[in-house]
Amino acid sequence: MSIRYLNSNTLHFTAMIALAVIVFGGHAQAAGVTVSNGWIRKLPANLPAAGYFELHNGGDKAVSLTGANSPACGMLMLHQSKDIGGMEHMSDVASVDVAAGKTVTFAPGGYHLMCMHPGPALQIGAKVPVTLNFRGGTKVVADFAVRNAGGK
Ligand SMILES: [Cu+2]
Repeated sequence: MSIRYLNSNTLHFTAMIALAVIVFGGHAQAAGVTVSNGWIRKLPANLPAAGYFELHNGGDKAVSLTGANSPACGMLMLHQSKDIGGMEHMSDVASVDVAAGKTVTFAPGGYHLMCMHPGPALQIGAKVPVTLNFRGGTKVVADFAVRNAGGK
């Protein structure tokens, strides 16, 4: 489990990474990894907000997503929802592997990002940058659209 607290160093670091990676229209790419259709479901009362996206590995080696962070979320974690006896439970995930040429979909009922402490930037209709961290040090920054509880 990896926990990152937002501080001024993290913000500065995130800003530098954002400059270093090309981000276009919510579709970001680095080292053969493509992030698309990223969005975050904002709930009322600043409840933890789940983030969804598709992660495609266009490279010829497996990659492993080990964490994420965003200036819009005090803490952003990797979670997985599972149906246990008809109840949805979520648990922390240390990493998510994507084989070469494969796509892993982060979607309701399965893998998702969890924005534990939504910050003021998480406004419906806004786009917020999310940095995905991969084993080996690769980082990919993608814009995630903030949508309402109905996914609109
Ligand atoms: Cu969760």
